[in-house]
Amino acid sequence: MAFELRPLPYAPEALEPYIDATTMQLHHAKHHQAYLDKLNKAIEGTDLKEKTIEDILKNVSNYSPIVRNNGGGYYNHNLFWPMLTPNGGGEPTGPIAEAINQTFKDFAQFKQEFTQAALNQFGSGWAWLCKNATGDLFICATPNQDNPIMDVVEEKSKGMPLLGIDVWEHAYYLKYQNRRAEYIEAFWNIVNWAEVNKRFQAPKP
Ligand code: MN3
Repeated sequence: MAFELRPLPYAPEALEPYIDATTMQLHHAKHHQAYLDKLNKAIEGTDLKEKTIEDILKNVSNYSPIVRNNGGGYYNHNLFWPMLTPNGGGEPTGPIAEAINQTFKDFAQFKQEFTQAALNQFGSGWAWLCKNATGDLFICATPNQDNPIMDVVEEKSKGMPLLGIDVWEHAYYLKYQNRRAEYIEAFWNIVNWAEVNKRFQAPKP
């Protein structure tokens, strides 16, 4: 089976004024689609077509850079869209709120550390809140389209992603130009904490 592009879970303009409709349309229909198309082309006629994207990425050191980059791009954006919502933002509640307070002292401290990770990622990449094998939270950043489930990332970055922010310029340049900090600040208004809670409470995929 070839992998497929799921529709955005909301209208492209739904995240305005924080992320503009044109950016959302291009990001989903062009960038995400392009990762998907290149991934499908790369796995055509191989046994990777029988695997899940998670299984491919967990063992991605066995495959080509094309699979790493485009498989990562496909998977990361699948995660990213539902992590945002027009009904989001504010402070989390429930189990993820307790875990954040326990790990980072409070939400403000967490927000600051996650923001720093997103700001400090040099060039393109992602910042993540993850849980590790023992269920503890940590923040990391990965370059390009790498992510915490890949076997090729640093040991300290390995885990299950709960919340991620895309800091590639294509995610923010039309509205924010070079002002990545403003984009990250806007992101906090549209975080889907219900989705983060759901991922936090789910067993390891
Ligand atoms: Mn992107």
